This record gives sequence, C-alpha cells and structure tokens, in this order.
Amino acid sequence: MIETENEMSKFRSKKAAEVQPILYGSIVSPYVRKVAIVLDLKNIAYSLETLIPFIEKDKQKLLNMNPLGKVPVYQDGGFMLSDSSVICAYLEKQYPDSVVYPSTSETYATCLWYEEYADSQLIPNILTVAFNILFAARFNLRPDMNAVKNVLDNKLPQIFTYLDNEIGNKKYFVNDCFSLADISIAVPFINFEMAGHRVSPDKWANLSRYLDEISQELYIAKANMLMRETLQNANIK
Ligand SMILES: N[C@@H](CCC(=O)N[C@@H](CS)C(=O)NCC(=O)O)C(=O)O
Repeated sequence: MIETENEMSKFRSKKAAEVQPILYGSIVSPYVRKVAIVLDLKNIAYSLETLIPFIEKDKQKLLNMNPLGKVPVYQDGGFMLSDSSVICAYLEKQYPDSVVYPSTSETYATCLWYEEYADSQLIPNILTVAFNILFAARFNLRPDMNAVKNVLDNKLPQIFTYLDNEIGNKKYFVNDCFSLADISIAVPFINFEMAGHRVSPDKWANLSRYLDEISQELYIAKANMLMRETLQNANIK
C-alpha cells in the first residue's frame, strides 16, 4: 500500500517509465521517419500517434506540445521533446548501445553538418515538390506549381551537385559507416520519388548510385515501405 506522498510520486514515475514512448506525427514526414528509423535501429518499442499539422484540430494539439506546432514530437513518460535532431540526440544518450553518431570530434561534427544541411536545405526543398504534388489539394490548398518549378529548376540542382561531390564513390557520408548523416540525407527521397521525380543518374551519377544503395539498407528500406503503404492506403499515388 502506498502511504506517503513521496512513495506515491515514486510509484507515478515508475508507471510513467513503463509506458512506451510515443512518436507524434505522420510517417509521411521525412523528419518523423528520421526519428522512427533511429528508434528502430536502437530497437526501442514505441507507438506512433498520427498527427498531421495541416489538419486544424491536430495543429492545436501539436501547439500544446511544441510551440512551433510541428512534427515530430516525442514523449518519453512525462518528458516531451520536439525537433528531429534534438530527439535523435536524446535517443543517442538515452540508448547508447547502438550508435548513430560517429565517435571522433571530427566525424561527429561532420555528421552534424550533413544532418543540418539535410534538415534545412534538402528536406524543405523536396517537401515543396512533394507537398504540392501529392497533398496540397487534399488539404483544400491550391498546389503552388510555380514553387515546385522554382525548386526543381533553381534549388535542388545545386543541392544535388553538392551532395554528389561530397559522396563521390563512398558508400556512406561519414567515415565509411552508416550514421545519422545517411539517415538524414536518405529520408526525403521516397517523398520525391512518390511525387514522380528522381535524381537523374546522368547529371548526378554518384548521388544516384548512393541513393540506390542506401535505400536497400534495412532500416531505410523498412521506412520507405511504410511510407509507400501509408500513401497507398490513403489512395495517393
Ligand atoms: N526542424 C524540424 C522541422 C520539422 C518540420 O518542419 N516538420 C513539418 C512536417 S514535414 C511540419 O510539421 N510542418 C508543419 C508546419 O510547418 O506548420 C525537425 O527537424 O523536426
């Protein structure tokens, strides 16, 4: 029997710790898939609670958890976190057995750089293409095909050229090891593909070869399959 306030508080914390973590967001978001891949790779059981920031009631719920109203949000017992990079950093500390960051200062920082480049340049530009082609109309928004054209003509070519030069004939972006750099760079390309686009092997042979290979890595392949199934079930081709 629990008698004191102190014991009650310990009991509550224990119960909270036993509850599976929750990943809030849609698996269609590359940022959410990035976290889902890290959770999978670290063999952490979690539940996915679908929240779509473009649906008003979901947005309100998200704003109560994240002042930016964006996904992913991650809840571990009473602890709540936002932003895919922050969540991945937390998961690495919390579950250090399988690592997703390289170990030396130099390789660690290089990995953070690629993650940042993917999060701030690659993913938002690919999402402009994918969102307008696949989703805008579903949320009663007019697809902005000028924005799509601008990204395809003026933004993505520079980004692809940079990544093509960086990867060269290497298998992984940092230190010959699969890391969060690869996860961050690989995740948006399934959105690009489902929107009917691909990285031209004639213009960006290295990047195109790398993407073919990385999409066969177990955890990337699983996340891509989930994305395909989700879009098929939603009747979006
Ligand atoms: N830097 C954030 C970006 C998250 C983000 O932009 N998520 C998109 C979904 S793909 C979102 O929630 N957008 C809703 C909005 O901007 O209102 C992260 O890494 O988690």
